[in-house]
Amino acid sequence: MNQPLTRRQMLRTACAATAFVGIAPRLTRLQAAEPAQYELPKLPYAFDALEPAIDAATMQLHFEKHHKAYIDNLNKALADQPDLRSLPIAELVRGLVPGKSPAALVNHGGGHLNHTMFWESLRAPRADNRPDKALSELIARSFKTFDAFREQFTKTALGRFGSGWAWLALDGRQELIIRDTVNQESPLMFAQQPLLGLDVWEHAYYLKYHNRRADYINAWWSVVNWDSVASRLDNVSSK
Ligand code: MN3
Repeated sequence: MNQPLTRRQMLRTACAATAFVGIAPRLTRLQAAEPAQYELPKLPYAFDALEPAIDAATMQLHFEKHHKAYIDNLNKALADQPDLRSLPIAELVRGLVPGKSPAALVNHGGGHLNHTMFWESLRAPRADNRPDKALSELIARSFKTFDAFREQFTKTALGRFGSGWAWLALDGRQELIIRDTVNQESPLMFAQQPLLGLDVWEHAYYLKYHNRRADYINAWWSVVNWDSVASRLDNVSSK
């Protein structure tokens, strides 16, 4: 149990150093680098930024209630494990095995990571929203054309029975794949790298689209932030 003490000491040292040089933002970064608790990330846009594809009321509820609940429950599940609580969320999730790891970690750790990625993967709607040339060509290499990829991904998202996600991911051979996961499982739990995820839980669309998942998916394509997908791919490739 000396981990919290160590962290407190480190923070105290950081505080002293910061007070001395008087740079407050530096302290914020030091704290963010090793959080004692998982925290709700900052949403990179306003709740209404994705209208009309995703409505503000759904965004606010999804972010402030659903995502927050995964984080609160994850922190609760890790109450006695500060060493795990200080891991970057992707590292925590990468180490989980569905069916073997504690269900609370798979559900809430996966929930936190999946939603964090989801918000980052969205932007204001664009007509004919497509990736840039390089990413389009890469996608076309695996799925023939971008439109064929879109069709297959949509089919996977529609076919996910009950709650879960549809994904574009890299498999162990660094090939692009489309797959779904149940509940809050992440491709990372299967040694695959998630690049783009679509939340098809009813809480993601029911307020506006009711039972029309197909309409939600169709609208979601207009708000995919392809730049975030490209940079995620760059990060994987450069490792
Ligand atoms: Mn959700």
